Amino acid sequence: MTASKSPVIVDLRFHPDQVREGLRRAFPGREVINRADPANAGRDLSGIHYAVLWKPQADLFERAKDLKVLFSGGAGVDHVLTLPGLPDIPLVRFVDHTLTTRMSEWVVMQCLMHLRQHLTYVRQQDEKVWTQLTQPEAADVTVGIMGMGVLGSDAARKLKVMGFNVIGWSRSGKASVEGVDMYGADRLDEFLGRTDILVGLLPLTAETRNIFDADLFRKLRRDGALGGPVFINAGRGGSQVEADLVQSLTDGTLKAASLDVFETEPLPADSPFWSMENVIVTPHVAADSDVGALFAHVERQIERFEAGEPLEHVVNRGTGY
Ligand code: NDP
Ligand code: OXD
Repeated sequence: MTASKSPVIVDLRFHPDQVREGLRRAFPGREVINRADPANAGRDLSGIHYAVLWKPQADLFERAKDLKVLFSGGAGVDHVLTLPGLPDIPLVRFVDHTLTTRMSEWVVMQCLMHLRQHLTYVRQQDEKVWTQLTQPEAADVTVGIMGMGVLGSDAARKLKVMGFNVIGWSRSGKASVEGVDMYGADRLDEFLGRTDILVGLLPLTAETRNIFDADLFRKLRRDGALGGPVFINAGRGGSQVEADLVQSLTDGTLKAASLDVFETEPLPADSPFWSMENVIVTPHVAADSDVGALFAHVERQIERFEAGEPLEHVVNRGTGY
């Protein structure tokens, strides 16, 4: 460690083996304090300027009093913004093509599974039934994406390549994806009325908490080619009202759903979602952070910061994303 290079605190409560492995190559010339390592339990954290965190140990901010920049281990920052004692310093979120690509793969896969009636064919296979269903085309289906930021915009582009009609909704109503009609916050009902497959890629904020409720599901297009609207959520579980979702999936307001995120994670064993025939559950894996890519992104941002250049992907504390 040289005097001019502040160490980095790594306080990531995920993939401990990948973190250890990633740290063998990361942050050359800089000391790293991995808080998952018991040898670092009593370490003095004063004088350290940087921390990379995801659900960190409760005493991080009490002990690391000289932090200058925080780096979220994921793209979402709701878990950081609610931490007790969070210092008023820049918070950088994780933006990287590895994460973006993974999310688009998951979204496109889910849209295709619903388009191609995969849940029905899996059930037919279980029952050894050979029945060929009428097959709509992607061009007959409109996917509406709520949250047209880094992830929503990339998913929109890739869904277009697959032939879907794609529309987007965001706070500003601005995004630059060719061929995608955009709707601002005040045009939600119009957007929902065109949507056959609703994709949630919103951050969790005070405004987006509980936004996906029965009232919203009732406004989705009902006479589309899929025979009923489908809901796909990979944003945050806090945006969906799960009692309404179960009811809507039971009474036919929604035909089906794909859920990667939940109000409570891990999803409790008694959640009805586990056994609903029209629901696909994945365990918050739509776009896992690649640990090597995360550390490379943090290194780049620290270099910029130390060179006096502006940090990228800084969270706006006012809007919460
Ligand atoms: P961005 O910040 O790039 O985009 C957020 C989008 O949401 C923007 O289009 C923004 O609108 C819109 N938005 C925010 N608040 C509102 C609101 N109140 N009303 C309408 N639109 C709103 O985020 P990312 O695309 O990078 O990530 C989105 C979320 O995906 C993350 O916050 C995280 O929760 C989730 N995520 C989930 C993962 C998983 O594995 N399941 C992995 C990674 C992320 P505008 O464009 O006008 O600012
Ligand atoms: C993220 C996530 O925010 O994994 O990156 O959910």
